[in-house]
Amino acid sequence: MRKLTVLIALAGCLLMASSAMATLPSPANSTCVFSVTSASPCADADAVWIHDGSKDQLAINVTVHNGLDAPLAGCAVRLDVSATADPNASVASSISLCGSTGGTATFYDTTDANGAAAFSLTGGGCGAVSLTWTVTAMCAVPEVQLCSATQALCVKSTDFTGDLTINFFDTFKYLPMLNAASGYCGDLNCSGGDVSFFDTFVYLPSLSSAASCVGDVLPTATLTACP
Ligand SMILES: [Ca+2]
Ligand SMILES: [Ca+2]
Repeated sequence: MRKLTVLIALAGCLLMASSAMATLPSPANSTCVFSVTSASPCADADAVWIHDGSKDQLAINVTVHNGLDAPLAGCAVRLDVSATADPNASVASSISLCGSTGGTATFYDTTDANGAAAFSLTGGGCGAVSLTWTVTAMCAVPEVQLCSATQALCVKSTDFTGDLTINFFDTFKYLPMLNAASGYCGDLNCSGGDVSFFDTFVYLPSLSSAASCVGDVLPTATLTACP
């Protein structure tokens, strides 16, 4: 009888463990992949970012799996971002991140049937950015941190002033570079530093659409300079 009780208790434990393995997100089996969804591959910058996402976006694609390495659907996932920036001195401007306040931002998504969730970041301004991000699965108590990383990035934008809106103030930053026919930040089509009407063709749609987003200027820090 005692043996039977022990066996039943053991079976119960195993059942609970396997049910936990099925419902709990597993960091070891989950992945977070950082990439730049690039509409403008640039040799001298990681992204030409525009607030409306019409050019490049920083993407973090998450796949949440459980302890049995099966996709976990319907899991709420949070992306926490903190960032600092070192604006390119040639345009004497700021760098901003859409959705941020005081250098931090939080985004939410929920995994689909394949356990996939996705985030995309964009902003404005030209120069170096240090981006630290953490992905946390909220569908467990306590919640489970899945991944964390820090990226060093070089960005450019049609928002030369980095105030997250595109207007004549940006034109005032752009025109001297167009007149000089050179400038890292003004070289929006990444043609090796020269600024010409090809770059104006990249700039004008942003200006005419007055692309903008809600966000904040990133705190400045001394970062590895972008070319
Ligand atoms: Ca601007
Ligand atoms: Ca160019």
